[in-house]
Amino acid sequence: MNQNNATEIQKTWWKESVIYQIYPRSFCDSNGDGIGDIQGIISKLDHLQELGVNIVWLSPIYASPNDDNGYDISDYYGIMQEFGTIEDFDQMLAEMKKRNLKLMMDLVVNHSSDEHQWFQESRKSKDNPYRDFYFWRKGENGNSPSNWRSFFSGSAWQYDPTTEEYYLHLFTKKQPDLNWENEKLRQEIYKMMRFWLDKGISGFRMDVIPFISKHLDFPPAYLDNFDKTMKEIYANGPRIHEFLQEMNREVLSKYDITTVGEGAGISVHQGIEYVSSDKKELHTIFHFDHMGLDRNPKNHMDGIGTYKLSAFKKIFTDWHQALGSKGWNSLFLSNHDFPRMVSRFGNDQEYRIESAKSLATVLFTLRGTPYIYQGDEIGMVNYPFQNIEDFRDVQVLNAYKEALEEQQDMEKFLDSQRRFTRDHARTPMQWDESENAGFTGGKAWIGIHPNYLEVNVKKSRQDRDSVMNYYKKLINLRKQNLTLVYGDYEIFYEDSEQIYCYLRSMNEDKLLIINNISSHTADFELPKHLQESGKELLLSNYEVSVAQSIKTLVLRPYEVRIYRLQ
Ligand code: TEU
Ligand code: CA
Repeated sequence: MNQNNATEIQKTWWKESVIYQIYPRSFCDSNGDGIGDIQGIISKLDHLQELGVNIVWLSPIYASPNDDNGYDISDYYGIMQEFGTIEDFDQMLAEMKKRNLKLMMDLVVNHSSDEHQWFQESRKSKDNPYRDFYFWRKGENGNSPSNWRSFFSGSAWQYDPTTEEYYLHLFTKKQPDLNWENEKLRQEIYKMMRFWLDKGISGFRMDVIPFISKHLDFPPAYLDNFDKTMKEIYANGPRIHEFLQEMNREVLSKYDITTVGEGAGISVHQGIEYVSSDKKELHTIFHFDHMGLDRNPKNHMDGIGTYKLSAFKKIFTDWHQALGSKGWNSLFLSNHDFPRMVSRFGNDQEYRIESAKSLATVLFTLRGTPYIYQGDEIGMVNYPFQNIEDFRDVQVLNAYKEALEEQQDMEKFLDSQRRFTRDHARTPMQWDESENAGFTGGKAWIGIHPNYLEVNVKKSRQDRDSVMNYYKKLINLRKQNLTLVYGDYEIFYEDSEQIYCYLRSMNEDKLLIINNISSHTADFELPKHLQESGKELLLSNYEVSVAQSIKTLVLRPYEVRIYRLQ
């Protein structure tokens, strides 16, 4: 199990960094229109500096008609009107630099908006110079060209009367897929990437990047299994590695930056092909194996809502091994596409604070680069969505229309949305106890969690034992102990459904993480070959007597401890 390769890993800044994701629409509103914006972000940079993060990943801020909150870009060089101007952007970047914060932008190039000029041209005629920037196909006897389905309900093909052909859109019909087979398109994208890099940004998070190379025969999708379709049909197409290597050669390799690919559809065996240091493609990917644990693979918007800790641990262990010393992992338990991590993997009722800390410890003590999603650092939880009017996400709204048409059981439908909607992650950041949680002076674009009087940044700052102060300690601990970054990983009690225990070691340094990820007390026994003499307690989320023996322990719910062993 133990991979003795810590010393072979090449050390570099992006492996030692902590990344904070901002969803700009919901972070901070500076002008009272209810929508977060760039000036709002600038006003909160001190919070990020105080936390100790190094890199900010901004979800898209480019010009967009907002069919999918900015993941539908109409001008890659412009800023979304609601968010501000390019001058605001430059100011933000300068303010970040002052605080030693690097900026990572979202790169959404599997698709554009249908309002992008390229698409406007493309749809005009079959011989338009931009026709081939997208996928246009004739229908088959009045049907769409293949049975592919969109992530956001319905067919992935949209008929366009002007030229009597269909175009492909894996997401909404306002997000047509770009055709990477076209050399000119690729060069346009590289040019655009250089524009932002030359401004001084430090990297890209690449949206659904495994989808950019398509199987041009559009083979039949498995209609009863979305997960399989994603892995085998939509992702990892024939030219994917060629495209990424070209992008790396022409753009990425010329700058001292970092990259993370959104790895939807990449299996544990394929990950290394994208991130191996020999391959010169990406630095890291987000894999989604743990994000599927509570879902129904046939329908990614439904599921069971619970998960097995043994399966969770196995995923992290397998990825650690698969990436070895040549790859690098990214560690995340939530982002803007999923419910809140405390509600999903912890206990958002009686152990909200304890479980927020226990889960955060997983993020900061495994090998990889940790990501904090906005609000997780104060232990934000799922929002009590009730009626369809409460939701904003196009994924829910489209699925709702479809469910109505299909005369589905609407209460059952809503119940599943209430648990799994992406909107849980998108309710506004809770800054203080003032009206609207300090997010806006106006009316927020989406509901604000009613618990904001209790759960907010201001209160967290004042409370010594808050989730936020624990995050600060974790970030600091990781900075002080490179063993947590690069160290080898040895897991104990793999089959336990309560305890996640592992040793991180590098040279002579040994750090033991004992984590009860459950709502019940758990009996723990120190693994036989480990010595407790000379142990040093580095961090815990309950009061612990330093002298206490750890040969056997009864761990309290979500109790976590980090020890240095001799
Ligand atoms: O997400 C891609 C993706 O795989 C998601 O559709 C995911 O499966 C889903 O959200 C889970 O419910 C990226 C972005 O992160 C997402 O916000 C965008 O909507 C999507 O791409 C299209 O750009
Ligand atoms: Ca605003």
